[in-house]
Amino acid sequence: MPRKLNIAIVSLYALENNGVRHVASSLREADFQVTEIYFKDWVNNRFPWPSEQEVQDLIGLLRERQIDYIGLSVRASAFHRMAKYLTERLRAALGKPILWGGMHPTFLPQMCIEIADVIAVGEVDNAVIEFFVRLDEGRSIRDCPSFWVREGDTVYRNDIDDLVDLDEIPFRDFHTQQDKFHVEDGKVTQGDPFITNPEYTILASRGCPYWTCTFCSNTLTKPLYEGKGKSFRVRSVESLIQEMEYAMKLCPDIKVVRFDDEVFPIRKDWIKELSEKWPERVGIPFEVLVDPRMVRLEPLQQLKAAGLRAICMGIQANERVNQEFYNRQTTNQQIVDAQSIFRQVGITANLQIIWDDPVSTEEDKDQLFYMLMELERPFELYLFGLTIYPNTHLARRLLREGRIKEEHIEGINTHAFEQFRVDLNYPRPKADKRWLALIVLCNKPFIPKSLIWKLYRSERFKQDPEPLVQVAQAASLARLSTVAAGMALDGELTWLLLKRWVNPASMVTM
Ligand code: B12
Repeated sequence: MPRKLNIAIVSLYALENNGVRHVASSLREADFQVTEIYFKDWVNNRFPWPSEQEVQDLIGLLRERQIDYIGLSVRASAFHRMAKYLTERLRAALGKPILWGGMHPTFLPQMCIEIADVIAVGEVDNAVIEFFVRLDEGRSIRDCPSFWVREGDTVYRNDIDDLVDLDEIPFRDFHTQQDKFHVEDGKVTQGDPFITNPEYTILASRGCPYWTCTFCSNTLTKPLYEGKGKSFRVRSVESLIQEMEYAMKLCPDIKVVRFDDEVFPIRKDWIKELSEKWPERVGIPFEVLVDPRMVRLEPLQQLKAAGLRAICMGIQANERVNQEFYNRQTTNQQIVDAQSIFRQVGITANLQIIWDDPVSTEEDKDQLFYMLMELERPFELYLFGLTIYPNTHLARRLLREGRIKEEHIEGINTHAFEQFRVDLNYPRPKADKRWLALIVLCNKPFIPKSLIWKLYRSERFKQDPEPLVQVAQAASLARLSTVAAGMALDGELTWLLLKRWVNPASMVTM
């Protein structure tokens, strides 16, 4: 029987948005008419509020498509205020029910249900079908698993549904074109806005095998999913390869595949199978993210032979802060050893650090610097600012210890859009500017380590780090230009990438 309901799922500031693509795929498979709307894209370290024209374009599109039910994907808590604003504008203009889904309502259901009419908690690839089938058939949604429903002042809260089998759910949909729209800068463009991207992102798993890092969403979803099935799930190699075969037919420009898993699955047999099948059936270079605790020579060698071209690894902070505050039981030695393995495998790793935490002492920063200086070059170094997500263990502890205030937590704060990647011009204490400048120099192959040690010992920069910051900015710019030139030669430098990353007001460190 044809479905009556006409549904829109709106992605906020993310053209890739796996959540929207999965929900839309599930609903299309259940014969619903679904419109996917990509409302603006993200820009690094900036959060441009939607213009009146953009809001009107969104309203116009929903009206023209005769949408009955509007779903907003609120992935990050930093979108809270904006999602609330859009909800109020859409409700006033269209009078249709509004449903929020994504990690933010999963983190803060109580707060979100006060704004939306309905919220989806956790992953809902199957539950969303049940929800809309009930609505379509005129049945009650009050007791629909994974959904909270508000009727006046009454809220119906339901336990979450069982976790899905990742091999059973449909792939994200890249074949539908006429039901997808990108709204931005006064234009509404029909078609999938991400289909020509040279970088294809994919998830081989959901969840995390560690679940301990106190700043991360997984510490919240782990207890939420207790008793609902295995929370860390890895897809079968066959499912991944079949998705790639599907994607390669539809996305004509894929030059690299980025695995966006929390950490790339490390099972021996799985890696062996992937390494055998990938070169023959996919043959596209790929990138993965690993944890220092899982780095071993043999699997990485297998993956390298299969096309692995880059590895990201979170160092995060000094050993003490990692262990005592982030509950990451990694040691500096593991990081040094991992980098040595990356060198043996012949892959330049991209090491990542979290800065701006309220707990690292001068001694911690000094030790982190020593460890970075010990690492064999070459390696890339990305610096991120600590974003404190609501309800995480870290947020609760920092609040309890009086180290932060409520307004430092995402939702009220929008740190993820201000200092996601560290920019040396951002206002910081003098001592931190010096540390950051020194750290930026650590991995630059054209700066001898002996010179960095001299700069480190200089008393002058402790008094005034500005000249050192200028040197680090120049080194960063040189690195950025080299990377951009390499990408341009490989056909990976797109307008989309430039739009996201070139922000004259905030040059990120490289
Ligand atoms: C991969 C990833 C990314 C990729 C996304 C790639 C892609 N192709 O989508 C990139 C790098 C682009 C990214 C960017 C950002 N991310 Co991110 N990301 C993740 C990660 C690791 C996995 C997300 C994912 O794809 N999961 C799989 C999909 C299927 O699940 P899902 O998105 O949750 O969607 C399901 C449900 O939530 C729900 N759902 C989602 N939307 C909707 C909508 C409706 C209507 C309904 C009914 C249901 C529904 O159904 C979906 C299917 O089950 C998560 C961590 C995590 N474990 O979730 C962080 C995470 C979501 N990201 C986070 C953040 C902060 C960001 C950034 C703000 C960082 C930044 N400053 O750039 C941006 C935001 C970009 C944006 N505008 O949305 C935080 C959010 C925390 C918070 N409370 O704010 C998380 C939780 C990580 C963390 N640090 O803990 N991210």
